[in-house]
Amino acid sequence: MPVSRRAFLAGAASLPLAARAVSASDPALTLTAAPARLQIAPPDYPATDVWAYDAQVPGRMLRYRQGDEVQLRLANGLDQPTTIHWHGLRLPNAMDGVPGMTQPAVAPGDSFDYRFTARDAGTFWYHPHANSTEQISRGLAGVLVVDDAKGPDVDADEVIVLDDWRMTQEAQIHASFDDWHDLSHAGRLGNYITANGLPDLRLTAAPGDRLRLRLVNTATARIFRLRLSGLRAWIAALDGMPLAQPQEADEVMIAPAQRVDLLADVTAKAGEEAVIGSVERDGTYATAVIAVSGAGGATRPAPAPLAPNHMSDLSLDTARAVALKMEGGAMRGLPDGAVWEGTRMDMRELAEMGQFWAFNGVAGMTDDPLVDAALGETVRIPITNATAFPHAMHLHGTHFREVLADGTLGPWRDTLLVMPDQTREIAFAAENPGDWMFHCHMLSHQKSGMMNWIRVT
Ligand SMILES: [Cu+2]
Repeated sequence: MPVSRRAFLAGAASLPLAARAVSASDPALTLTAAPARLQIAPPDYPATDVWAYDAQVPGRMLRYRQGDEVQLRLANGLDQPTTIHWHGLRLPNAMDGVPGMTQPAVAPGDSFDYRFTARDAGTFWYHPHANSTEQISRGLAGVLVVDDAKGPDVDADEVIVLDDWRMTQEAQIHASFDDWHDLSHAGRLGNYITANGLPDLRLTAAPGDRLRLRLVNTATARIFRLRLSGLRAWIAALDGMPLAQPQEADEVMIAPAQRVDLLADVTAKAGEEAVIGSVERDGTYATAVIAVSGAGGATRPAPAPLAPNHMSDLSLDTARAVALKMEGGAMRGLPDGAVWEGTRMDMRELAEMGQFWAFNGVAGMTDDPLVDAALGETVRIPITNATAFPHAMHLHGTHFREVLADGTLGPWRDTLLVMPDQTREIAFAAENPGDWMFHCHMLSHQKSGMMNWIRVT
């Protein structure tokens, strides 16, 4: 496989070894969201002014054991309100971090205490849910891993956070957060890709090692297509939830906000490299390189499934179905008479309000939820993408399963990529009371119309 080292604007330079993520089970930790200046670009470029959790990009790595009580104080050192959403965690509604819905936004200088039980083991992440396009694009995102008591037998467990930055020639974050082209097309795509905040993440392994690779996409718009070389890999979990049977894969698609846990055996020999490459229009670029050295281990049998989290059965036969139709964006446009904040508008008026997309004919939030579900009910939502762009739909508060064409159920997920002209149906058990966001995680799309909510009472 031809793999090029990523060049940043001009030539790339060699980089130091990646810093090991700090593990923290501190019972009462403060996470401070504040400006910081970090070397994100290669060393021959200036440091970048970012917004970061505890002056780290990605933010401080949080690691708990399943069943742990998580207690975290968010301190806001930004000059604008923020919150933390704990993406993919099943937690009480008041801890979900959606300003104006589950909590007031945290004002500059203020703090908010989050407390919940780490119920599910898996790979999760955290990020602001206020002014999200700007705050996440500037660097506010971190990973939260919950370990189960008996993890898989692996030689290493690595978190690989993929991100996509829109940088200026001076390696500063481009202040284009409301660009109409981004809002109405594929979102705010960047020009510089990092893994764990580095242009060229370097790891080491021995031949035959079995690695758990926790891939996390924190980009606000980019869908990564990853090609693996020097590895025999199985997808073991999606969005934190183990698959019933690991699936062998040499390519992995990961949409914004999604996670993919791989169990990967190093097949590269000593002196060679295993590579996680990002497939792009003009070639495949290395995002993470694993230098292989030392004595080889024996070939192993395919991995066993990870220990499942406890999920409720879905009662599809008695489920209520509520359809969601996505419309709008460039090339297709919004239907006539789309509504924004209770008022019918034409497309030009909506565009002037920065609204380019609609769910069921409404741009932005509605007074009434898309679904008002009774506790214990199973809900089905067929999602039809009538736009010309892919959308990564994220449901807060619970995972869902896709209802496949043959009536069987797909894996548990919290974010589903729906391609243009596809209809894909999800089903979930309404078992977590509260008001929960259901929105596109291409954050430019969320901001310009693609959000709704679900009530469980
Ligand atoms: Cu979208």
